[in-house]
Amino acid sequence: RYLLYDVNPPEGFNLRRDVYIRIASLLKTLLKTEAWVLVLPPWGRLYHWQTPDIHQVRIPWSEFFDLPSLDKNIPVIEYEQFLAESGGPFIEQVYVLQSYAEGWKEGTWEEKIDERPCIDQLMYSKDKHDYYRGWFWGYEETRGLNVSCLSVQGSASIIAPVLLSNTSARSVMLDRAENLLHDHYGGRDYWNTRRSMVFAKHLRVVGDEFRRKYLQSTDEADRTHYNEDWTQMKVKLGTAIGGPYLGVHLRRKDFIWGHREDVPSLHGAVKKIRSLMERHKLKRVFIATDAIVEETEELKKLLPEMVRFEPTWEELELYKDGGIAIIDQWVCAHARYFTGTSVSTFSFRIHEEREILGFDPKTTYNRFCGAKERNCEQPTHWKIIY
Ligand SMILES: Nc1nc2c(ncn2[C@@H]2O[C@H](COP(=O)(O)OP(=O)(O)O)[C@@H](O)[C@H]2O)c(=O)[nH]1
Ligand SMILES: *[C@@H]1O[C@H](CO)[C@@H](O)[C@H](O)[C@H]1NC(C)=O
Ligand SMILES: *[C@@H]1O[C@H](CO)[C@@H](O)[C@H](O)[C@H]1NC(C)=O
Ligand SMILES: [Mg+2]
Repeated sequence: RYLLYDVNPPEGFNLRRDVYIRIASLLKTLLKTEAWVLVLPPWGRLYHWQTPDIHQVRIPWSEFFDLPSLDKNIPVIEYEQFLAESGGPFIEQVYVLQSYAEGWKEGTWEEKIDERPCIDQLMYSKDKHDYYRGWFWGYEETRGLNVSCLSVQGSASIIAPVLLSNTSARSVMLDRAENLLHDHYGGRDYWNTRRSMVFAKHLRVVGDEFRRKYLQSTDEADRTHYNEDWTQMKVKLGTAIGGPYLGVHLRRKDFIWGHREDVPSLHGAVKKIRSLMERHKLKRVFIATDAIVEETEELKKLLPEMVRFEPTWEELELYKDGGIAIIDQWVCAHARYFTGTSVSTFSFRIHEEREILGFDPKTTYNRFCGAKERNCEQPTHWKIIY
């Protein structure tokens, strides 16, 4: 049977990567009873992918991730393969996940799931043949045969009994899948799935070449030995030393107004960067940022030695905004010392990548303080479990 899912449209790439981990956990639960395969939701129409004139919709996962690696964790197929083998662009059952209209009373958390009337306006509408039409990742010809709403409060596997017993549909889509929580956040399954999310090789190659050329960083010298087979990669924390540069993720744009408190000013960021370079005796700094041109110009003035990955037009067209962001993350993940932006899932994914590569957590879990912050706590630590 086929499991499909989608996420609330405004959510960004790196929160979606987290939702994948929750769904993979659900799939593992289903597999204990029946043969299921996860259909990877094509990427597209993400708010942050703003480069004009490139086609950024219906993007298969293989453009960003290594499919054989994902497949070593759970069975996955691309949407196009689903179309080819399932007999057409039809999804038999769509469940739109939502919370409970009545909310939940404090102190009485319980896991539950119930079929309920849809709370929000349904993002699907019936066509003249009584099929449901909707976004479906930009595949206009896809139709749903039945759409209903499920109120859910709980971790991903809470929906397994519903999929196994309440419906016999061969293809089931969970829309608004971010409403499901992690089964075991930070546990063994979490990390296995996370580790299976290996970036596509062509992006890693570009990042590695950039490291070598501009940052004097190679896996041998940095002791970041990468095994193409993640199941064989068992490095000890603290063994990786990383390239001779400071890695920085400086989240701007919507964060400047969305999280005012913990976003630094450009001057504040540069001051922090300089002090970190001095403390760790690093002459180079790599900056990943989504800042607008005016801000990057100002940054360059304040920090002329900074290094950025600035794609050519051809590279942008080839790798797209999503691929460029991955290259930025990859380079940050290999730095001797990293500092990110508070509450950014983009930074969180870099933290995890560094954990997988074997960096000492002290070099990883650092963030900028907001302009007015006094007590600037470090982000919580992860613990990798094999
Ligand atoms: N290339 C690049 N893109 C970035 C950077 N920071 C943010 N972005 C873009 O902005 C999006 C931020 O959304 P999201 O992934 O949800 O992370 P979050 O909003 O920071 O938690 C990313 O997916 C990228 O498309 C960066 O340093 N480099
Ligand atoms: C699933 O079926 C059981 C047994 O018939 C029923 O009690 C339950 O309410 C159903 N759950 C959903 C979410 O439809
Ligand atoms: C649609 O799905 C709901 C929930 O599973 C079910 O109660 C209903 O009977 C289905 N309708 C049709 C026409 O299959
Ligand atoms: Mg976001």
